[in-house]
Amino acid sequence: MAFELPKLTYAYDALEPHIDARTMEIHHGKHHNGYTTNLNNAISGSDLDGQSIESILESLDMTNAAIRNNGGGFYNHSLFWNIMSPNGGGEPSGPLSKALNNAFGSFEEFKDAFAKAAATRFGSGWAWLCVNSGGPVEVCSTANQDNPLMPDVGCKGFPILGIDVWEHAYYLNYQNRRPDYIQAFFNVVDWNMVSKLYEENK
Ligand code: MN3
Repeated sequence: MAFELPKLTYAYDALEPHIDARTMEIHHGKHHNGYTTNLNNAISGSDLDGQSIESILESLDMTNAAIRNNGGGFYNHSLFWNIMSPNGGGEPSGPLSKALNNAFGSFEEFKDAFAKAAATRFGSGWAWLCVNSGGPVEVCSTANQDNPLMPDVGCKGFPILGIDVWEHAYYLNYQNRRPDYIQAFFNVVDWNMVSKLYEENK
């Protein structure tokens, strides 16, 4: 039972001007598609075939580079498309808002912490907002296609928001200006979806 490249619920140009159509087209149609194909090739015929992606990542042998890189890439991008929306931006309300205030003091201070984690991730990787059992949230970052579901990546909890800071995610529009891309990302975050993930995984 192979993994499938998830369809976007919006058009490639729907996140403009914050994320441009050409970047979205290559990122989803080429990069994410490649991770998906390579993941399927890596698990084909093994006892991982048929397991959920979460289960595969949580019990991952981190020395298995093919599954670490492509399983991570498949999962991370699936989350990434899901937590963005052309109707995004603003800030969350309800329990997630309370959790952010508890952890960071305010929504603005959360944004600063998340942006800093994303900006200071050297090379390629991701920054995350994760929820831990019972509801507390934290910000962290991981290298390459690692994510907080994997063992011993220095980042715990269930990821409910992630930003891709690989250059392929922003270079066409922002070149070396990663901080500008990070600020623009906040304009497309779908806080309704992030709140839903918070409620489902706390
Ligand atoms: Mn990417």
